[in-house]
Amino acid sequence: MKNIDSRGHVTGQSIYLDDIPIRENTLYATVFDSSIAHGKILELDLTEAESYPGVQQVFTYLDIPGENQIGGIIPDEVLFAEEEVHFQGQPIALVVADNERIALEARKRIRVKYEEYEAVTDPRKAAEKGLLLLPPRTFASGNPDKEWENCKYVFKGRVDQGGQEHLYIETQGAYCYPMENGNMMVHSSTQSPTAVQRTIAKVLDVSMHEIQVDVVRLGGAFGGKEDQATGWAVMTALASKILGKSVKLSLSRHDDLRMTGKRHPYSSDFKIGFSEDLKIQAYEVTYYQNGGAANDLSPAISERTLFHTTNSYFIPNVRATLYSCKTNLPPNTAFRGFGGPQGMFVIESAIAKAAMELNIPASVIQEKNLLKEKDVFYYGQVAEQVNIGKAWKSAFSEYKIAKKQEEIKIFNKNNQIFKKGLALMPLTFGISFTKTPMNQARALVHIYQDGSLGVSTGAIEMGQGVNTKMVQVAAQTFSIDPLRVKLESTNTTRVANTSPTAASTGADLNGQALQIACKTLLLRLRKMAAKMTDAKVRDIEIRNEKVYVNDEETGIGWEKLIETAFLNRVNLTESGHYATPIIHFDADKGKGHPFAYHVYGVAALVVKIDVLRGIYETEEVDIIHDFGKSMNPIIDTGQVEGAVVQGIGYMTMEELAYDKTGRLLSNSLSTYKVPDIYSVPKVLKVKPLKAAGHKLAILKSKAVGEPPLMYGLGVYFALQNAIRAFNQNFEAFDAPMTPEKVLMGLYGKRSK
Ligand code: LUZ
Ligand code: MOS
Repeated sequence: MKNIDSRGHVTGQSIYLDDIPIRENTLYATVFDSSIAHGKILELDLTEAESYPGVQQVFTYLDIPGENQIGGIIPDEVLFAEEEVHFQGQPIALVVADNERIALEARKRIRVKYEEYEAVTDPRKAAEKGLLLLPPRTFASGNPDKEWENCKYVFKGRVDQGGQEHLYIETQGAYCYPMENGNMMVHSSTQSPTAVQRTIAKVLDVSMHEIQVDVVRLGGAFGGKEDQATGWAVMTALASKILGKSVKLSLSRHDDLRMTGKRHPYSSDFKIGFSEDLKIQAYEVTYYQNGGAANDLSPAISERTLFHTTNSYFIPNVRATLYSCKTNLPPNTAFRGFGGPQGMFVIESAIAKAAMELNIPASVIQEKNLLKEKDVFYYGQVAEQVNIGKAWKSAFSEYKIAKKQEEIKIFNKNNQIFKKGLALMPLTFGISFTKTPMNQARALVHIYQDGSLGVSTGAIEMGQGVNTKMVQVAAQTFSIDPLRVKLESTNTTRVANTSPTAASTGADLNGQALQIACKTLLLRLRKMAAKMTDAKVRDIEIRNEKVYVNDEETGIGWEKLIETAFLNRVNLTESGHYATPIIHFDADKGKGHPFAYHVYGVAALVVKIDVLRGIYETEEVDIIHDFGKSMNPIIDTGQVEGAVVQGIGYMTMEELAYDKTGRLLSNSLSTYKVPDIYSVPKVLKVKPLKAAGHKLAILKSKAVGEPPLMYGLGVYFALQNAIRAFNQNFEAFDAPMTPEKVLMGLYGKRSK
C-alpha cells in the first residue's frame, strides 16, 4: 500500500501547523533569548518593547500563574529564565504583537544587562568541576578488573563524537486559541501531545481536561519534538490564556537552531581486552555525555547508551559508566537512536583500534564476536530471534563482500590519487521505551452507519508513514478496503495519556491498541452476522467485505452488515488499550528484560577519497536488514534509506561549531551542512533478511524508525580505512569526519 499522504504531499495539500487556517485577530509571538551562555540577569528593561506600536504584551516568568517549570523527567528546566541564564538561546521573554514583523521589531528593543559567569561547554571539563545533571550510572556484568590479566591483547583509547542538528523541515511552533469556559485548543508540532497538555496545565495552573491538543502531522521531528516541542506550545497557551486571544508562534530557522538542543555529543574512554583467538573478553567504557544546561531526556538517553554499549557483540565482562554532564549549551535531547549510536560508535572504535594495532581487518574481529541466539545481553535479557550471524553471512554472500575487499586492495595499490575504504557495520537495537510504564497505547474506532471508519490513535504522523500503517491494521483486521478507513488527527480528547511517538514504537504500540479495538468490534459484527444467517458465530468470517458462513458466501456485504448492526443497536464504537507484555527492568540493578524484541542487520559501506583534496563520496552501501515480515516494504525501505543517509551525515559533514563563549556558529543552513542529493550513496541497496517476524511486532512487522540510522556509523570506519591506505599512521576516533579532517589525516601524524 502506498503512503496515504503521498498525493497530499506532492500536491502541497497536506496540512502542517503553518497551513492551519488562522482565526481573525490572531496574535503572533516571538521569543527573546539569552545572548550569553551563563550569567546573572542584572536588569531586564521591557519598556521600549512594550510601548512599540502593535505590541500587546511582553511576558516573562512573572506572568506565569502556575509553575515556571517544563522539565519532562526532572523538574530542572524553567520556561523563562528568572535570575540566571544557563545557555545562549535560553528563553527570557515572549513578545506578543499584532503581527510577526512587529513582534520581531519589538524584540530588538528589549534591553538586558548581565553579569557573566564562566561558561563550560566541554563535558569532561564539566565532570572535573562536578557539574553533573544526575549521579553517574553504571551497568555491568562479569568482572573486567579480574579479566585483564587473562587477556592476550589489551587496548585503550579515547573517542569523541559531535552532536547533530535535527533539521526537521518544519521548525518548532504552536498555535493556540481560547474556547468557552476557559478551555483551550492547542495545535502543536509535537511528538508528545500529552506532554504538551500536561505541561500547559502545570504552568497555567489548570486541569489537563481544559487543554485540548491536536496534531495533524509534523514536517519531520527525528526526536527533536519528543520533549522540546513543549516549551513553545506552553508559551502560546500562556499568552492566549492571559490575553484571551489566539496566539501563534513559529520559530524562524535561526531561532530554532540557536534555541533548541541537539543530539548529545559524547567523549569516551575505552579499554578492550582479547583472548589469543580474538574473542573480546573484557570491555570497560566511560562515557562523558554533554547534556547541556538541563536534563530534558538525558536520563533516558543515558540508559539507552548503556543498553547499546556492546552493540551486536557478546562480551562476558563489561562495565560501562556514564556521566551526564551539565554544560552551558541548550539542553541536548532525543535524536533518532537516542544514545544508541553514541554507545555503538565507541565499541566499533575500540574494535577498529584493535584491528589497527593487530594489523588485521576489523571485520575479522567483528565476525568472531557476533552475538548468538540465546546469548545474554550484559543487561540480562536473553537474545531471542537475534540472528546477527545470519545477517552477516547473508551480507557477505548477497553482496560479495570478500570480493569487494580484494578489489579495494587492488584499487588502492594501483591508484595514487584516489583511495577506497570498506567497513562493515552490524547493529542490534532494542525496541521498547526503556521506561517500562511508557510502553502502552490506546486507540478509538468508530464505524459509521455507512460502513466507513474513523480511527484515532496516539501515534503522531511525522513523515514516517505511521498513519498508513494504522489504516492497514484496521483494514486488515476487518478485511475491508483501506479506502473505508480514515485516520483522524491525534487529539488528546479522543485518545488520552499518550506516550510520545518515539523509540520506534509508534506503529507497534498504537497498532496493537488499534487491533485490539478492531477485534472487539469484529466479534460483535460476527455475532450480528450469525444472527442474520442463523449460523454459529465461530463459523462466520468476513473476507473482502463479504460475510461467509463455513466458507460459503451469504450475499451479505460489509455495508449491509453495518446497517443491520446499527438498527439492532449494536455498539459500533470501541477503544483499545495495549501494554507491552513481558518487559521489565530493575534500574538499580541494571538488569531485566527491557525490550519487546531487537531489530538487527548488517551494512557494508564503501567510500572513495580524493587524496589531493580530502573530499570523498560514499560509493555504495549494501544492507541486510531484519524487517520481520514488513507490512509495508515501500515505507519501511524508505525509512532505512533515510536513516542511513542521516547517519552518514552525522558521521561526515554535519558539524556543530561553537565559539568559546558557547555561541553556535553553525547557525544556518549555509554553515551546517546536511546530506543532499549529491552526497547520498551512489548505490544504496536494502535487502530484507529472511526472518519469521516477532509476535510482539504489529502484524509481525518490526519497528523500523531508528535502528538503520546506525548503519551510517560505518562510514566513519570506511573513511578511516581509506585514509590509512594512504597514510598508515592515521588514527583518530573523532566524528564527524569532515573533508578538512580527512585532508589533515592524510598528511598528518597520528592525531592522538
Ligand atoms: N524516548 C524515550 C525514546 O522516552 N525513551 C526511549 O527509550 C526512547 N528510545 C528511543 C527514542 N526515544
Ligand atoms: Mo525519538 S529519538 O524516537 O523521539
